[in-house]
Amino acid sequence: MSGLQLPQDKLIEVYRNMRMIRRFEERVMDEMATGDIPGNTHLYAGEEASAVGVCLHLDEGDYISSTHRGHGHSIAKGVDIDSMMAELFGKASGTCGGKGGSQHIADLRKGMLGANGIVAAGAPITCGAALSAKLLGTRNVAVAFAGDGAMNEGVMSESFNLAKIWMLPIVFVIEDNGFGEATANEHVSAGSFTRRAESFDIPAIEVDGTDVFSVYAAAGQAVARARNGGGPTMLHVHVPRYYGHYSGDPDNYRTPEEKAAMRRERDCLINFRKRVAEVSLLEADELDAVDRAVDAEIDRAVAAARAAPFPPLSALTTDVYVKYL
Ligand SMILES: Cc1ncc(C[n+]2csc(CCOP(=O)(O)OP(=O)(O)O)c2C)c(N)n1
Repeated sequence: MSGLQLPQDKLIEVYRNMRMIRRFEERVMDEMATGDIPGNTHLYAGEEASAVGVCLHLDEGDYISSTHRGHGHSIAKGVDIDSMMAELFGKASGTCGGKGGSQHIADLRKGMLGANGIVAAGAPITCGAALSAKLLGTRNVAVAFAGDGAMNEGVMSESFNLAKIWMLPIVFVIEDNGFGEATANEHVSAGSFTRRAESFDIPAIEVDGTDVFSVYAAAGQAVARARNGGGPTMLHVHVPRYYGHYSGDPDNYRTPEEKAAMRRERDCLINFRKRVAEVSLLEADELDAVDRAVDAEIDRAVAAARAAPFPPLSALTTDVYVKYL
């Protein structure tokens, strides 16, 4: 252990993954402005420590489901950034052959069951994945990421109920960025999220999602409980959302001062650098080198995505039905 509740050999990996997500999102915002990425995207910048701190406990055989804000979860679960970037540009080399776009990135080989444009829809899908792991005795775990807005969908309660009654190997990670689109959570959510989970006898932990060490520690308990047959856990993770709800959102319901303070005071990358410097675990030079390597990888991914062909017209009617055999 490094003294920060994270194994020393994982520190660089954690920082690299968080930086990769941040730069991916910043670059997507820039590329959206060129008009070459069709549709819109919901950016995860600010929330990186949640996906990374949780997914560090997962193996390739474990599952995650994501939301409409899915790039960070995909990267943290090991989905290739070249194919993600190509997917955003609608190219044939994308994770879904360029037919899905931002809100449908999925990679079953990596256990990434899919981003999902339907709020809260990942939770019951994840219960299904967890049930299959339990019935097959694989000891795999399934993680459902969802937002605070999703907590007010009925299907979240149905999923909590099934998860507990079937003692599923599942972790619900509620990423509370304080908003559902432009509506502040305090206007729409009654009571407490942790108490809602506890009313199903599901243990719940509240976590500061700008501190990857806290997320890692809480997720460690939750994943171990699931893997060892102890059933579900819910994590209520408090995160900032740096951009508007989606890439075209003017985000004028938050003041410039509020947004500047959020970026200054609630940045998981700045926090990480401060914490490792305090205990002299990593040199700033090492982290700067990671930043440069990540920038180069993102440059390459964008160049490759731009150069790749669109799917041919003949692909228009394929992938409509699943072939099970
Ligand atoms: C079932 C359903 N209802 C409404 C919407 C429209 N919608 C898209 S994102 C969103 C807000 C979701 O908020 P939250 O779950 O907190 O996630 P965040 O965007 O904050 O990450 C809404 C209402 C939808 N896509 N699906």
